[in-house]
Amino acid sequence: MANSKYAYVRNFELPDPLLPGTFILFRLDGHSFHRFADKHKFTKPNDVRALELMDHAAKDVVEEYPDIVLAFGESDEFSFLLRKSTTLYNRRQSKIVSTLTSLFTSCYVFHWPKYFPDTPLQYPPSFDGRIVLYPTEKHVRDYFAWRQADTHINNLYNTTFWALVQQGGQTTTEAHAALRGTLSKEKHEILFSRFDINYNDIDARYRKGSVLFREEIPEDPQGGTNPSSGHKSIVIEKRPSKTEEKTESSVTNEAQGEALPTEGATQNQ
Ligand code: DGT
Ligand code: MG
Ligand code: MG
Ligand code: MG
Ligand code: MG
Repeated sequence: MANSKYAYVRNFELPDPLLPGTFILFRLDGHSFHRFADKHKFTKPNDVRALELMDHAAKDVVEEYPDIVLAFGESDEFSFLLRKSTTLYNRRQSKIVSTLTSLFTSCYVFHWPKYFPDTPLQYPPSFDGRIVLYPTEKHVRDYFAWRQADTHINNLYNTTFWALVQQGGQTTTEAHAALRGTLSKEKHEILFSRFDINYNDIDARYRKGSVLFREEIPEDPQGGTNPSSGHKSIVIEKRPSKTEEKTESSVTNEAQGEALPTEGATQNQ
């Protein structure tokens, strides 16, 4: 064979199988979206167009991969849970990460004009991707609780910060200083007493993120032809009931508790 003397290089490609019998959690995150958001004039603190575009790209990924059972999105990130027993791409890590990240990214670009009809893309966005394996359902639940607590912490901070700047006339430096070391309830109080904003009335999408899950469409009781009958569909819930309630405790712990971390919080400034 003409190529045989070169074929040995193939042996340098090492297998990268993911441990069987574990939950595969795949998360992607926009690369330098601080800059991307600025360049494309995302509204602060939240740009509903950008969030809906993320949801749309995630929905496409969920539709393409039936082994994804749940997805959660906030800001420039999305997490996807694959069933424990999945044999997708023989559980090859780099194949899964690269293919899903690539599909999400191309869907994001593909649907961009639908959400930003008056804002042409200034440059091609990219996303990083990673996989974490979790052995038990408790880990999976705590993972999603952790992401949702992050959504809440960041959104409360950003909402208060931008109220101080946009409505309170403060500079960003002043707003930073005003919020340094404040507790969650103090931010609620600033929003309510100074800006007449009841934080709990803010769109749940901003406070709690988006959840995508599959819902069984029941058989048509009339026996008529229901094209969706027997198929799974994907529902995007802005305000999911079950997952939200399960994760609520960690969110409220934070709301009652210590000073919110301002470092490490993703601030849309
Ligand atoms: P990275 O992920 O390390 O490459 O860097 P970034 O800049 O993507 O940082 P990250 O992922 O921690 O934070 C997300 C950034 O995305 C954040 O700085 C602000 C921006 N962003 C996300 N959603 C919105 C939005 O709805 N409105 C605005 N104005 N900015 C947003
Ligand atoms: Mg990012
Ligand atoms: Mg970052
Ligand atoms: Mg992020
Ligand atoms: Mg090929």
